Amino acid sequence: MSDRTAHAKQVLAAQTIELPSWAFGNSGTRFKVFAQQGVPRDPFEKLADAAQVNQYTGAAGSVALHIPWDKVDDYQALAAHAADLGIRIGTINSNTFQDDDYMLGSVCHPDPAVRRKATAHLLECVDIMDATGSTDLKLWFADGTNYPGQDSIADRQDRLADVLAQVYARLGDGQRLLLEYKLFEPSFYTMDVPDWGTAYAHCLKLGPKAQVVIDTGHHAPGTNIEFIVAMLLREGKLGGFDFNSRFYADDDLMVGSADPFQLFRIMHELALRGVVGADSGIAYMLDQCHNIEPKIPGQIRSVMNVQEATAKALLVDTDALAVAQAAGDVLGANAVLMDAYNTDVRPLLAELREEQGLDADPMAAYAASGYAEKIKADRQGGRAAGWGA
Ligand SMILES: [Mn+2]
Repeated sequence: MSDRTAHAKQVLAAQTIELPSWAFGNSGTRFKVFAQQGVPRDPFEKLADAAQVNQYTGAAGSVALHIPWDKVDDYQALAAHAADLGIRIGTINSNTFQDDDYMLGSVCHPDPAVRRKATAHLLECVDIMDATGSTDLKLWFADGTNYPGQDSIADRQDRLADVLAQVYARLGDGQRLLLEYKLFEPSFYTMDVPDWGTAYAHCLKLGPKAQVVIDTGHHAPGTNIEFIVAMLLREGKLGGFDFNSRFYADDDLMVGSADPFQLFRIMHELALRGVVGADSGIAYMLDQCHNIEPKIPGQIRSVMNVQEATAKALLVDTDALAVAQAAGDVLGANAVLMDAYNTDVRPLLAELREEQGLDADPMAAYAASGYAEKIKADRQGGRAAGWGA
């Protein structure tokens, strides 16, 4: 085995991809939510399903919560439940977009009372982080406007900065604020955090505990996301990823399904800087919806897709790449990258799983486990989890 392969296996063995709790509940589009059988009815059952993904991949040891969808009376009990399942609670995701009060925005709303309500929610999320031991608060704001003249673009930025400063001041030692941006939707004229530049500017002003989150589906078509990755890494402001795939807009399809080459290019920038490992300080998370496919296998497949892209990125012959780049060898440099991309890394990952005591084929092992049939039979009655639940 080459040194490069051995190193790749070592990094892959420690790689962690966080799962979103909401991926296990029912989801859909604004046209229809197709209910699936056996879907979790509460956050405890969501964690149980997430633990299945970890059991078969060995690479998904934490679960992101979404508040209020995952509200419980006792967060320490929820954290203990996660620990019993061999996983832990990760990022806390806030929600300031589902109350009637938020029609014109939340933290950027023209009415100070609505801004206070939204701020209180964000501070409550930090309280929950204290209870669960979470280190990251993920902020995504649906705020924006639909029509020119509807509100002052600049004033809304001032309101946003004011609330962010209050939340930042509440963060404890070892806690971070991760600010996510999105080009459009649900607002169609302006979003208040539409791009990485806006998120970066706010995070820079806030301080070292504020960093930017890249949701791969939140850009204009054709955006060079790996360039954004390289820039934010260079500035020490890349806090995490929401991984998913898109063909058109914010499709939230399985990561690596629409454009595996793009995922490879992103992972290459990260591998170059040595930050794909578990202690990188970058929160690697999935943010997906499984509208028509079964949810647990959908998450297993997604984790495998990230592992495959990561493995290819780690196999890039960086020495040969540097030589070709320095020599101005355009085709040679490109060939080095493509050689790694075109490597079939599935045998390497299968071997790694067997070394870890896992089944070489996580999809088949889960299918054979009978868990899907068991939850369909067991989870009768109650209300299936989904958006808003
Ligand atoms: Mn996201």
